[in-house]
Amino acid sequence: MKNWYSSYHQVLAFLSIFFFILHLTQLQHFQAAGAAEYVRPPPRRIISTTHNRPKSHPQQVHISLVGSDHMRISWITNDKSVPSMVEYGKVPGKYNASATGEHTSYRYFFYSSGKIHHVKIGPLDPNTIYYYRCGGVGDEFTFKTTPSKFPIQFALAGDLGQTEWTASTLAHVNKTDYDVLLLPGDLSYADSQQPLWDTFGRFVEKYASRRPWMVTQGNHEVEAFPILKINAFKAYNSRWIMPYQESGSHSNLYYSFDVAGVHIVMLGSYTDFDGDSAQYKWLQADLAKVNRKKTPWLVTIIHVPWYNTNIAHQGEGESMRKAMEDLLYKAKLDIVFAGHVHAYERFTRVYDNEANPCGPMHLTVGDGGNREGLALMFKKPTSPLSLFQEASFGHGRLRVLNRTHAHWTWHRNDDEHNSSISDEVWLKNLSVSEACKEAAEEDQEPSNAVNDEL
Ligand SMILES: *[C@@H]1O[C@H](CO)[C@@H](O)[C@H](O)[C@@H]1NC(C)=O
Ligand SMILES: *[C@@H]1O[C@H](CO)[C@@H](O)[C@H](O)[C@H]1NC(C)=O
Ligand SMILES: *[C@@H]1O[C@H](CO)[C@@H](O)[C@H](O)[C@H]1NC(C)=O
Ligand SMILES: *[C@@H]1O[C@H](CO)[C@@H](O)[C@H](O)[C@H]1NC(C)=O
Ligand SMILES: *[C@@H]1O[C@H](CO)[C@@H](O)[C@H](O)[C@H]1NC(C)=O
Ligand SMILES: [Fe+2]
Repeated sequence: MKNWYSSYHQVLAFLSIFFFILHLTQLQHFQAAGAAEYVRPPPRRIISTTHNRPKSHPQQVHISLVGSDHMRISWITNDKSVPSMVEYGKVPGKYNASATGEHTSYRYFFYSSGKIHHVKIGPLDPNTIYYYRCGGVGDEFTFKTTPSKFPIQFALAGDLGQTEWTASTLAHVNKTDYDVLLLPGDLSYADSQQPLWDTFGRFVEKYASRRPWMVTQGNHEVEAFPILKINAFKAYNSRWIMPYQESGSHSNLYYSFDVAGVHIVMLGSYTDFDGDSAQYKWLQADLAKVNRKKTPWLVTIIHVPWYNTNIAHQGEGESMRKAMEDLLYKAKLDIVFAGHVHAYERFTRVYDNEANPCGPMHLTVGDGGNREGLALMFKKPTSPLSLFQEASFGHGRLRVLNRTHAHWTWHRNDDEHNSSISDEVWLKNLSVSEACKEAAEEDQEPSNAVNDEL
């Protein structure tokens, strides 16, 4: 038994090194463009979060929104006999409700996951603190449900990873209250080394078990074995189930949800998006259902930015922009958030590569703190479309105050203790703008339209 175990671990170690080298060969090494004008902080070490609880106890607990008044509780146990059951209530230690859900597990070459539980609980009251326990054993967790009306506050951080910088980002996010975390892709940076998905799940648990984390996938989630293309999104789709079925999507890689007057569309940069793709058809149907009276704000989240003046990842989002920008512009989209580029950038309202007061504002927040470091170089001269660029780690906050006003701030990580606001802007609901009422339909030149940026 001992011998078997040690050779098993040797094989694992070998595979880890193999996958790591494989990953290095696939990386687009924008760090090479490192003749920086500013002294930016280098990447910091990976934190490896271990499991110190008994085998039957929950680990990697995270929660996500399902419909208007349910929450999905996801967690993993090494002990396969633990039931997929969650007890919950409004009083600590007193659970007067419970729900049973489903479970899954997966294999990735020689790796075998624990039992992955997904349990939908509810109906829940809005803006309310709940206490819960997973599988009938172990620690009590707590979360707050989202408000049903404005105001609502979103935290945004992309390209997270699990380094000391990620810890700093998440600590800053947690310092001020917020309702939902939106993650525009690139979660664990496991890059096929499956145990890193487990360490990531433990790393984020103290935050992701308290507030819903709504995520979309990035290139680091693909994990397809080259050439054979097998195993794509296996870990991501098993561990991070999002409410795709509830939004009429057939794929966990794109979905939408409503929260307190905001309709959020999560798109997949790494699945088909052309005019005849399932994703495009789903998006078309989803946008047709949006009721701007109920959800005056329309926000889209993608991984690869469609507008980007960083040297890193130039042009990578172009084919998706060409395929989908028109559809979203016509739907009067307010904001597009993206990740992928490890820096912060804010654009003016734009459509088809031109400033357009009736187009969405584009923001890149791929600066959560992963091990690859920052994308330091922006193109010179600066494009007039790009109003702010900064290559630092940090996070963003979108406070939607009411039907007409939202406030965006971007927070740079000064260090593990402090962060400071480096950029901010007010936004007004697009559909309030008289000048844009007809613009989308007739594609006319929007003359003297309101300038939403103060
Ligand atoms: C955004 O714009 C107009 C103004 O009300 C509404 O008709 C839309 O539903 C939406 N929200 C607003 C303005 O409240
Ligand atoms: C549980 O108790 C809360 C009050 O603490 C109450 O609002 C809720 O309806 C109860 N739920 C059930 C299922 O009894
Ligand atoms: C996050 O913030 C809450 C509320 O202030 C606090 O109770 C909790 O301990 C914080 N979590 C961490 C890991 O710092
Ligand atoms: C919406 O919020 C903004 C900013 O706080 C405020 O100026 C405006 O009056 C509010 N509008 C309504 C209808 O409450
Ligand atoms: C962080 O901010 C606090 C309060 O603003 C300040 O007292 C402290 O010196 C700062 N810490 C660092 C390391 O800059
Ligand atoms: Fe990425």
